[in-house]
Amino acid sequence: MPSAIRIHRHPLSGHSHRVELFAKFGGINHELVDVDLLSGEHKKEPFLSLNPAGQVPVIEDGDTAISDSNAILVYLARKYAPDWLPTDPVLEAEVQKFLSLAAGDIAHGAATARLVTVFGAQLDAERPKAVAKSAFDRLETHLDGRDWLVGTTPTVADVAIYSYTAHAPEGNVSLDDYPNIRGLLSRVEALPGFVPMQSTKVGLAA
Ligand SMILES: N[C@@H](CCC(=O)N[C@@H](CS)C(=O)NCC(=O)O)C(=O)O
Repeated sequence: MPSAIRIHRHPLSGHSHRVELFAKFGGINHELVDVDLLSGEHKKEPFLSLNPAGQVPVIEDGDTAISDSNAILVYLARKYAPDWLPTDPVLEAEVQKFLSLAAGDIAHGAATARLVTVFGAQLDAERPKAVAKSAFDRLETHLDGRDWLVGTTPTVADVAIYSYTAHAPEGNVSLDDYPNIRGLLSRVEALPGFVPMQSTKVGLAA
């Protein structure tokens, strides 16, 4: 039995949550290592040797350290749970498109709006809320007649999108107008091994 991968994370980080969630879905032996972002543990050694960018999540798999949540999902899927990452070129490109959405408009939209309410970030929340709405409008349309973002089974794309979308109301981004998105979130939550991210009673979730 290979030793557990170590997931360095913060419990309120959606980027970290998607990695933990995928480890659960993929049945990957893992342990969680909490990083104290408040005290700046992520900006000091030994953390910086794991990820010079000073951000969670990072995983250690034996001697290999991998940072960036989406890179981690791809690594874990290829190595341990290949059913979650199609090899058909068109489907794989589709998955990549949604990983880019997660790192782009979801990160700059719903995730950033939530930084204001959950962490007190001094930002104008209007711009990220508009980015979130635009991204969710496109996702809603894409999901018409589909159970999953890509193909007919769950992939890392669904996992990458899940955490910040499910917690968007904490950042005052409503999901009321998005039944297809809410359906996708429910299907993810019904998968064996699902584990929620810690919620915060702020914004529309208060
Ligand atoms: N592109 C990175 C973004 C990770 C990220 O933004 N992590 C946040 C927590 S959600 C963080 O560590 N922030 C602390 C900082 O940047 O100083 C990924 O996908 O993992």
